[in-house]
Amino acid sequence: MKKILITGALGQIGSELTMALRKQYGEDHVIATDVRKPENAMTQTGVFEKLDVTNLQEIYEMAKRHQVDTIIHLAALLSATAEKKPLAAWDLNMGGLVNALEVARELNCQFFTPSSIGAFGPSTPKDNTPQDTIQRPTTMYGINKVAGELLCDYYYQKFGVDTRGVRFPGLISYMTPPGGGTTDYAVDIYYQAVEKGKYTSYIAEGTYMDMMYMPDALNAIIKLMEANPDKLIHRNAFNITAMSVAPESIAAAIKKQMPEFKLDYHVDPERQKIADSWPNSIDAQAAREEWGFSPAYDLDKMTKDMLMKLKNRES
Ligand code: AKB
Repeated sequence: MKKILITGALGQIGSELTMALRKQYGEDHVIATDVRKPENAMTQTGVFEKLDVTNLQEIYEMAKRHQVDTIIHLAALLSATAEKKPLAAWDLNMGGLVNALEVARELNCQFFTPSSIGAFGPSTPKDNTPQDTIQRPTTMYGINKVAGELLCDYYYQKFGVDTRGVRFPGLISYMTPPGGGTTDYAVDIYYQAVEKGKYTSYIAEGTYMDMMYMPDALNAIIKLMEANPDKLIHRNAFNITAMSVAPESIAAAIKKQMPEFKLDYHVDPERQKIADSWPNSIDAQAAREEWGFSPAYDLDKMTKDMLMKLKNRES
């Protein structure tokens, strides 16, 4: 049975992944860590530790004390925040990653860290973006992600660390809101639909990006980490996606459930610029072939579930 250390456990992926992994492997088998303390009950049922990933010794001691054999490294700044604070992003996104990889090497741990559609740039083919293609991102976040993919490959090839990763699209969830991402509009739109019946999008009409519902993202992590290593050709990192949508596509799906819903636009040039540099849609064939990736939620199914869950929370 795995014993897992998660960094960034209070973030959008971490909060839900901690619960999913505890369900799968048992409460005592998942050590949730973050640089801040939890405010909600989520982590109070299992072990939670404060951990600063920019401190190599701290991660090492934590991993050794809990005798973990797997590290899931999520602590990072997202794209829009990283553009505002590029040096802080470099320090956390690269410094944290190399520290976590070093600990995985020292303690012989399996290792997962997410890459992103942000690892692509304006010169990447925009539609059905292949697994192996041009990666010349123009954001600090994207640069961190490409360097991170290469670093994870390096630790696998040079030191034999069992590194694995996916390129996540925008992730949509009703539990923990994201912070500082470019794709966050696709989460906000559902919250605002339920609260106000309308949404003003900071991303322009006609801007397509890949998205995925959180349950599919969690399953993907678990499935990839359990996959037979002999079948993995790509490792770091697999394109995965469940849908390619623009703001008006999500609005149309919401309108099927709430005909009175209204969408308008007030475009944020900074986040729009980031979105314009990313693919419209990526090709997930390698993930399907090498470890059986198969998302369960399309736009309509996700929209129904999101609205239902958010409405239930309101009442
Ligand atoms: C972001 O928008 O920064 C993230 C991502 C796609 O990596 N959601």
